[in-house]
Amino acid sequence: MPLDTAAAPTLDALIIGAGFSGMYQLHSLRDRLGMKAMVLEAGGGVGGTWYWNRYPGARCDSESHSYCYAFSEALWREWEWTERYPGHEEIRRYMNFVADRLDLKRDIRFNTRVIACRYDEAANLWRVSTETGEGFSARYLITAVGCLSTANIPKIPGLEAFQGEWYHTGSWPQEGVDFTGKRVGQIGTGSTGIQAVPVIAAQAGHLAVFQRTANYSVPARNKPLTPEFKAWVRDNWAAIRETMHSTVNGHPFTIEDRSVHEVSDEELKAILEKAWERGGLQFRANFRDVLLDEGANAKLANFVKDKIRSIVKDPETAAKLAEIDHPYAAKRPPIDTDYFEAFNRDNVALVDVRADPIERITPKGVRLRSGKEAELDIIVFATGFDAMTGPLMGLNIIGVDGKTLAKEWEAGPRTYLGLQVAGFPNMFTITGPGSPSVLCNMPVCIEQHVEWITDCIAHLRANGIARIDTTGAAMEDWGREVERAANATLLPRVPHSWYLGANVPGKPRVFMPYAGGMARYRRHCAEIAAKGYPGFVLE
Ligand code: N01
Repeated sequence: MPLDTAAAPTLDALIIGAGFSGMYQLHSLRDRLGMKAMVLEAGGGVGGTWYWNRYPGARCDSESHSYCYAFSEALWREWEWTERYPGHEEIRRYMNFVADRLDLKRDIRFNTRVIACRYDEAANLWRVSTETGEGFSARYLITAVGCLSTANIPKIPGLEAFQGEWYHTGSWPQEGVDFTGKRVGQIGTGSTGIQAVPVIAAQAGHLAVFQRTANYSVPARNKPLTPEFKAWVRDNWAAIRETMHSTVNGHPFTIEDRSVHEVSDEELKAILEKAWERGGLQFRANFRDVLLDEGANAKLANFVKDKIRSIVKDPETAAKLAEIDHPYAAKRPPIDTDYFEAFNRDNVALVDVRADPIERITPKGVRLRSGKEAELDIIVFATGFDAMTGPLMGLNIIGVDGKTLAKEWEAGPRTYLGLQVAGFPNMFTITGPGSPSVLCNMPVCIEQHVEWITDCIAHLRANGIARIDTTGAAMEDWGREVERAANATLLPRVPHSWYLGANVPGKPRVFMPYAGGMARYRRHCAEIAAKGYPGFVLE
């Protein structure tokens, strides 16, 4: 692994990843600050998560008019979404439109996977090496690697000898997969699995869905956008943006300021029926205490469980699907198009692997502890990601005095504001652990991070400051705030949540995202900058 990159050209900034974060960061540093910046991207095109996630049914759960850049009214007005939720192809088209419009591709190196980053203290430069053996040097290193980009493929014995095909949803073949007439097994019923089931079921000969933890889901109610709605979006950039900036999770809707306990059972039913018909993530926004109060949450949870039992015709399957062991929305709440309905098809079977766990993969399929075996042609792993820390660990980052990020985060990630780690000067982590990130509509929190980092670098340059670092004490303080914010909600009460790292064996159990709300976080970061960056060391 060539780490001696002293001879490589020196850039002002190196950005890793060409998704929403990396593209906007490149534009901001290059076109706003006039810096020499470059993006290194492992994929063959722009899009980040959307470059890789092409599985059947892959579609964003944020509404299209909020799942895009909002920093430029011109860009906003020029692009027109076609559906309420954008599908993966449409998002890639959008990302390419932005990249072309802002002339970004000339400074993005595609098919270039970063395998090591080392801070060279003497030169005050980051030395970065790629899989292809290239080396780059830059003053600032900005990770834009996403939170959900390192696949979690469970180590089930026997996979290597499986004679069929297998795929992880997060690195789906570009040419697609033909399920026609095939016996398919899908492991996982998170947001991804719930999107994929109905689409695979419509094509496959037979689909076995291996469910370990039953999950809630609310109908997405996807539909084509009307010309009136499109015109409204085009003409209301400022107002929509303002709503996204002022709400807890960066969505274009506000959370009703009322408690579940304030309404009668009849009123509650009427409100929830209406919300169910409207569909989408807004379902949880009807009350302020859904994620704060167990009793309030249980009422919503029971409503969804009743819906599942009313949709699924086979009582045994319905019971297994509705046997949900955690509060509603305490794991990321999926939304779906005909997920529960898919279990009414003759070619779909639910396999309860909580009751009868997967023991091994055999050459012919999946064998359960009871000895039952499902013969399969294709296995789909919808088993999620080594979230938040996984993508950063994959960069093999080494800071001052040879300290590695892996060692620093052995007991769980520690950051200041999710933006910096002590001992890794001039390195910024967009949507890093400790920031709202995955609890927020991603483009909104990405824009805030990119703009904060850009302003910070502008400040350093204007004041002749060569290095910015943070301190252990600042990280401790922020870590306590992240913990406090999480503990004020029901979120950390789910033992098997990826928010806690619980889906990856051996990963430390630390609640990683900041649950204090995007608007509050935005104000806090702005205040830190306005006060001259307390908690950071500028020298
Ligand atoms: O992954 P997950 P995902 N044996 O970790 C199961 C975002 N997203 O890809 O719950 C059997 O949520 C696991 O079971 P359990 C969104 O933030 C966004 O679905 O651990 N099962 C679970 O059912 C989301 O939260 C969109 O018991 C095993 C599933 O696999 C995040 O991505 C769309 C297993 C994993 O669920 C991740 O979602 C889709 C095993 N050994 C996703 N190992 C958009 O809106 C794991 N499982 C853009």
